[in-house]
Amino acid sequence: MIIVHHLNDSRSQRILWLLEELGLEYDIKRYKRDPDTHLAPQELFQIHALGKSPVIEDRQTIIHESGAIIDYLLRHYDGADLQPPRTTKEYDQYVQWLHYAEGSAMLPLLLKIYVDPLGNNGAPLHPRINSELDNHLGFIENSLKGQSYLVNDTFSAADIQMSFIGEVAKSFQLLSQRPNLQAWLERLHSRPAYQSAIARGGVYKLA
Ligand SMILES: N[C@@H](CCC(=O)N[C@@H](CS)C(=O)NCC(=O)O)C(=O)O
Repeated sequence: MIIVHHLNDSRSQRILWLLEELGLEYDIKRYKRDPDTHLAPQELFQIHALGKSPVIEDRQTIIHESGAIIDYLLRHYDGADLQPPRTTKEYDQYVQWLHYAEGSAMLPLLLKIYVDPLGNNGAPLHPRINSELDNHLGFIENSLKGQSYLVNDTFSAADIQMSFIGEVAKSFQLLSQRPNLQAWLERLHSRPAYQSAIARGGVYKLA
């Protein structure tokens, strides 16, 4: 049985969602963020040295890092419907989105998460953070122009991986001038598997 080490209000929500899309059985081991620091509890370090979520356990293997977990689940559990065929140019685009989410798009959002609480002390960093947010969110917004999903106008695991970017951006009210991103996120959130994952995962402030 697949076990998901799930931290509340975190990237592991998208792994629950993927498992629901795949119709797989899984168990959830829950971890609660510290209410003051928002950090994961120490128990998560016993599962993996980084102490981060998501982590999954399956067939005596521990896998961390959302993109790698998505790739693992699709390779091992008939994920053909959630990714383009491997030799197509659509697959190349799919892989780019899968890596882009954590490799590039999250960075300005994370900087905002850490620098905003500094108030005026963080002011020297604000122009660069804001211009990079415009750069990345503008890129995603333009990519969604005239299409419902990121790759070939077809729902894929790339949308699942990228959803967290949209959700964090929304939590900072960064989507009001970005109608394509907003509509895409609403489309994703209306999927039955997304709703089932919310029901299983518990309260998710970013939904
Ligand atoms: N790039 C990693 C990021 C993992 C990560 O930073 N997860 C956050 C939750 S969204 C976490 O565990 N934070 C708790 C902490 O740092 O203590 C992934 O996509 O899996």
